Amino acid sequence: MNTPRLDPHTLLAQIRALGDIGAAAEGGRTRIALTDSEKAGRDRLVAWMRELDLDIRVDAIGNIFGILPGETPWQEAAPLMMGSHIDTVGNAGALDGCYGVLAALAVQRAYREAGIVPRRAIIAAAFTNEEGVRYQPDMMGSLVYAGGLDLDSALNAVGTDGSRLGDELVRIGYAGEMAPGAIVPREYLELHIEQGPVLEAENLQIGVVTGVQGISWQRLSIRGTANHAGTTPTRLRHDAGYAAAAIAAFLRDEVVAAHPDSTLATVGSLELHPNLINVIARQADMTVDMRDPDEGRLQEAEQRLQDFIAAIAEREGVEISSERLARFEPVPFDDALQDTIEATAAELGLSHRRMVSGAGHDAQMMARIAPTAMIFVPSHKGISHNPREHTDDAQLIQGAEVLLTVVGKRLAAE
Ligand code: HGY
Ligand code: MN
Ligand code: MN
Repeated sequence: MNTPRLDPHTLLAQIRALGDIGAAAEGGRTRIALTDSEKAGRDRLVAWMRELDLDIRVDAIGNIFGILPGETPWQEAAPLMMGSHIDTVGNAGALDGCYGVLAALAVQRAYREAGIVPRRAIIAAAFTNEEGVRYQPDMMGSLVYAGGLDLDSALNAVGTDGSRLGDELVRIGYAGEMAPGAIVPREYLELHIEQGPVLEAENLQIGVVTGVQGISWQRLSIRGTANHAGTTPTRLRHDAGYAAAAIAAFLRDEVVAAHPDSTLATVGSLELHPNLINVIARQADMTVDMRDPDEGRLQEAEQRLQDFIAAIAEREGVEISSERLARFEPVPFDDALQDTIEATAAELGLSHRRMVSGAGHDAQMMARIAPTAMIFVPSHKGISHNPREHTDDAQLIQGAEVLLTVVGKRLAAE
């Protein structure tokens, strides 16, 4: 009897080819959601889906689905869905998201090339705007798909560049017809690089992901008073730059220090105005990304930050406003799917462990509408969101083999 077999060469070649789209001469690639370079990535993915003769659907938030039909149509038997994203942060690696989407195509290709029609349809998905760096929140396409954000709010999202998401979706030609959420899978599986140091540090090959930690994103606007750096006594200053720096230091020295093994805080974006060497900053715009696997600790971190903001605003005589950009509680993944992934890794002779995901993923949104789980492969030195993101080819193939085997087990099960 024919058996679906992975074609590792095509998978690796497609990862490289997609990684060349939006590539910069000095290394890395940038395919920020709904930009021309991301459109080019989308077009390439759709072309690869056509080569597999998949039924291609695009929904109203631009999520792309490639459907490999099953013996029973997906309208009658809930399909199996795998996926991730192909948008990137700025100057990104080639694997984040793309690996999971292209591995999903590799699974479908294995069935096609074996001439096997699966009992149920197998769907590969690429969700819109997972990174959330231009339009917030992140995981936006899967959040809309799972019913966590209404479509109009998403389409009306204004980007950091002032653009409207819905206009950009039309401009790049990916404002689709399908209603988000129209296809509810029986299960959703996402293969992804770990993006952290754990698997490599413990010399393990596979991560069985138990869930995703909580995420809190906010943008702070600090309004002070511009003044002369040389003539203004400190006691008379209303220095937005100092207030921003004090907040960043408080996050690390107080909030993270209270739970150093779990709470994370990042000031990834900070803009001062007028941003001149001899002018006290009148304005500071900054973002705060806080994470913790425990919802109670994440709320504690948010409260401590809010209290400090009030105190520093009073002390420095500045006004500080906060805008919530994203807030997701920790999400647990499906136990039975985790067991299947774990058993599969063991059968394939791959060392493995259960672990929480530090990064956000589309899977945390799909878990709202279907049993969901993730498979991790190691990231070299734990580096990601960086052109130096790397996973060995052998490790990428091992992860795809686990995915293919788990899919086979799920399709064989009633
Ligand atoms: O922010 C995250 O964790 C994901 O990369 N969007
Ligand atoms: Mn990702
Ligand atoms: Mn990412």
